[in-house]
Parts: sequence; structure tokens; C-alpha cells
Amino acid sequence: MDIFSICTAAAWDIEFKQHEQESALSDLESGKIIFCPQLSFNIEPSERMLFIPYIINKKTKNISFNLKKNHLKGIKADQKHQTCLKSMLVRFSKQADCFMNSLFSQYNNSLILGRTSYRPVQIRTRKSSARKDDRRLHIDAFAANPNQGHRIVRLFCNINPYGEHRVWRIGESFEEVAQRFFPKINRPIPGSAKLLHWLGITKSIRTHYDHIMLKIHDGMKLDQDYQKQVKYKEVSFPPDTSWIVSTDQVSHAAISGQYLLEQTFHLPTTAMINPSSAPLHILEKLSGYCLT
Ligand SMILES: O=C(O)CCC(=O)C(=O)O
Ligand SMILES: [Fe+2]
Repeated sequence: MDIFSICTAAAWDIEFKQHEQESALSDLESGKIIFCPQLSFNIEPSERMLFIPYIINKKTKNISFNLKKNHLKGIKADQKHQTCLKSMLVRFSKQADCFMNSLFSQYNNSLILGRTSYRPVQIRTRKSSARKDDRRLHIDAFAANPNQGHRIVRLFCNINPYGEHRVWRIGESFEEVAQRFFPKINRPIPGSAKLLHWLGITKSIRTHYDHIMLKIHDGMKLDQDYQKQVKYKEVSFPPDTSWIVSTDQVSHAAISGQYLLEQTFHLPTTAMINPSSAPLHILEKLSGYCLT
């Protein structure tokens, strides 16, 4: 299977033809990366001061922004930088939202806008625990934020001002990942989901689906032999390009690059045109029971 589906859009407020929408949607759902080589984010001259890696709080991987709450998290900078970053992220988030709802209008506004993030740290030399190390192939699943069967769709935009590409690896298909890791996963301890939520460790109930996805995520990252032996393709995203990918489905690793914008969307599996390709359905087929 081709990894990429090319989208030639050159602006964020574009109207797509029906056949463009249909093929982008079917490609996204089947696990391709929708690559937009002409879709760039315009940095205002005053925003160039944000190209410094140390505005980030040491404990976090990136600076995240919640548009609804108008709240920045993970930043270590003065008020001037914070205000500037906020205004850049508001603009990016709104443009990304507009673009996604137009390209995937078949979802009828079911895409839920999630966090926006700014990633100013060089990935190649970033220090992190194995579980948090995105340089290892993984599918996305988050310990504190259960998805309860919702999909994770992300739009990335490389804004590196020095010509540096974002280099990723793309691993095997979700079916192959699931077949390899699912058989090793035990069922959650009865009552543990409620306890985790009660203790505030998870923000909502960790469903059986979330339990399995998290175990697959950790299993992939912590298995050194798997990381060394599994087949992958290396791909490279130049500055001033954007790409959209279902990161809960597509095995990916970010190898190098600096200065990236990212917008997360969530999508109920029921809103998909072909829900049988969703991790939820693939795992339900493997396990033989309902997971949410
Ligand atoms: O920062 C990147 O390039 C991607 C990291 C990653 O694994 C993700 O956002 O899901
Ligand atoms: Fe990821």
C-alpha cells in the first residue's frame, strides 16, 4: 500500500470538490498519510521570536493549548512570549479546524477539536523515558486521556525556519501490530478503571479498548527487538508542508526535526464511512467481545 495520499490544497480556507473529499476520506480511514506539500502556515514577523527551543517547560514534550479554555500548558516564558504564542496557536487551530471540516465534510461536523501543540524541541537529541520516546514506533494512546473508542486524527505542519525536515518512520499496518501485540495482553483488573478515575489518574473511565491500546503503545515502545527488526519506511516532511494522519492507527515514529505545529481531532468511530478499519473494530474482531 502507498503510504501517502497527496492533497494539493495551497490554502486553509479552500472548498474541495466532492471526489477530492471522498478520496481523502477513504485514504485517511485506510491508514494513509494525507500529505499537503503546498499547505504552509504563515508566521508573522513578530512571531519569529518564538523560534527558541527553551521556552518549553523541561518536564513536558511540547507546549499544549486548549482553544476553548484559552489555556497554554508547558510553557516557560515571559508574558510577551506567551501572548504571542497564544495568538499564533489560536490562528493555527482555527485554520486547521476550517480545513479539516471542509476536506472531511462527509463527517458532518463530527470531528471534535482537541489540543493544539507547539513543538520547539529537537526530536533527535530530546531525552525522555522509553514510554514517552516518540522516536520509537508506536500507535497513539494516552494513559491519562482515555479515548473510549474515539479516533485520534492529527494535522501537523512543519514550520521550521532553517530548512530542516521532520523525519518520521512508518511501520506495519494496524492489523499486523494488533495481531502481534494483542495476544500478550491481559484483561484489566476488575474495578481498576473506576479506581484510576476516582484517583484522578485518568480524566475519564479507561475502557477495555483504552486498556488494550495503551498496552499496545507501551508494548511496541518497550520491545527493543521489535523496534530493531520490524519493517518500516522513512519519510521526510519539508518545512512549509502539512500532513494529516490517524495516529491511533498508523504506526509512526518521529526521528528528527524541530519546530512543529500540531492540531488533534477526535472522531467517534460511528461517524466513519468505513468503521471496519478502525482500531476498535479490528480489536473487537480479534478479541471476540465489545470493548467500549
Ligand atoms: O512530533 C512529531 O513529529 C510526532 C510525534 C508523535 O508521535 C505524535 O504526535 O503522535
Ligand atoms: Fe505518536
